[in-house]
Amino acid sequence: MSYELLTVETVPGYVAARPALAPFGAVTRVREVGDGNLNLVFVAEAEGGGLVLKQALPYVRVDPTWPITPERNGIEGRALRLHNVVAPGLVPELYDADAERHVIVIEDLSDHRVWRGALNEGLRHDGVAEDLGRYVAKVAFGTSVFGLGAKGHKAALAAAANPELCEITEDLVFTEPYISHEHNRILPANEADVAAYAGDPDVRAVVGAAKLAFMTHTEALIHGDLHTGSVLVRDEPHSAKAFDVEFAFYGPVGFDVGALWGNYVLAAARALVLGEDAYAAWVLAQAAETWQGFAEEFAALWRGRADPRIIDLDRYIAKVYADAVPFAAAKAARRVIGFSSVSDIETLPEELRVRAIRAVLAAARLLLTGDPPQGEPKPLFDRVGQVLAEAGR
Ligand code: SR1
Ligand code: MG
Repeated sequence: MSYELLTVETVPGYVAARPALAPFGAVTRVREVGDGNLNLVFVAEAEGGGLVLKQALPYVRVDPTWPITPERNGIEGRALRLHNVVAPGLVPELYDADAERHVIVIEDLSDHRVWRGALNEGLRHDGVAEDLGRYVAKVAFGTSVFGLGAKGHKAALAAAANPELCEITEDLVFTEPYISHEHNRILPANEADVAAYAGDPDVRAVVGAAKLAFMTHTEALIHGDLHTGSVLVRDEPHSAKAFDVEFAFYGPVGFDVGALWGNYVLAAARALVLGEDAYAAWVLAQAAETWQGFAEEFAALWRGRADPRIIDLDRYIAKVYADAVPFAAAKAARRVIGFSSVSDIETLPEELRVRAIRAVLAAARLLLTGDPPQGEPKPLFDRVGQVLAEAGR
């Protein structure tokens, strides 16, 4: 390895040697908190406040034989800096970026918690889903041709390539769940469900088109991995922050909306098989909240767009919506078939897990191939709720 990995013991010296971190003074306590797939994460308490250090591992944490470029850390730093400009308050602040050791240092948000865990516990953080829609809109506008103009957009696009992490998504979200692959882990009782879903030619055709859109629609510097585990929430005072932007790239805005929707489907499936019907309904209602936050914020920003000629707001919003529906399906389905499952499903007893997975795949199939109500998420996600309940019985 060509760079030194941080440890709890070396973090204080590392912080002391970074000029950008001088205002924080000496580090008094360090905890390692990373439990994701890709990075080391430390929380450091310093005299001047808290810090979070995120260092890229050059391989996947659970599979060290799978190399991944540590350069993603610099890509994340640059994306986070830009997201702070266009969506301040909705992402962690960036304090430092070290291209040699592949470390970024960001705001300590230890008074927040990861939204997925809160959803698993049946907690309602009202307003978070709408905040995330506003975050997606601010990024969609501020980093796109609408906010930057044609030349600014092309320059920003050229500076933000993230091919290796895009390839992970192309493989893990859009390909591996639809083929026989060693990454797929399927319970025997779900084999028929997966075969019916992944073998359906209509499902495969729509997922294939979604993959192509993911690979070619260079609209904005999207988050790229906006699942509920990439969101921090706090009740009092209310706060929601999207974090972990290492998958950021110039892609379709509907991918971020769809990622949130797909993860609401997973959380709702969990709630339904646990018999928490009212909570499942609340979770699915967050899809409309996110959409409203997105559409209202984007429309408000639209008035200040760089080139006011020709392009129609309603058509663009409709395109984002139409993209988001199949992306939601693909993002939900990958979590119950392929690599990188989620605690919403994994922490259920096996009998309930089987039912939740069956329900998620039925909902994904509806989103991909059904004739769901168009244009507004409420009737669509009401229908998703019915399908989840029927299939998960
Ligand atoms: C090898 S990385 C696996 C997954 O973790 C991230 O959260 C992304 O969703 C990625 O697909
Ligand atoms: Mg992540």
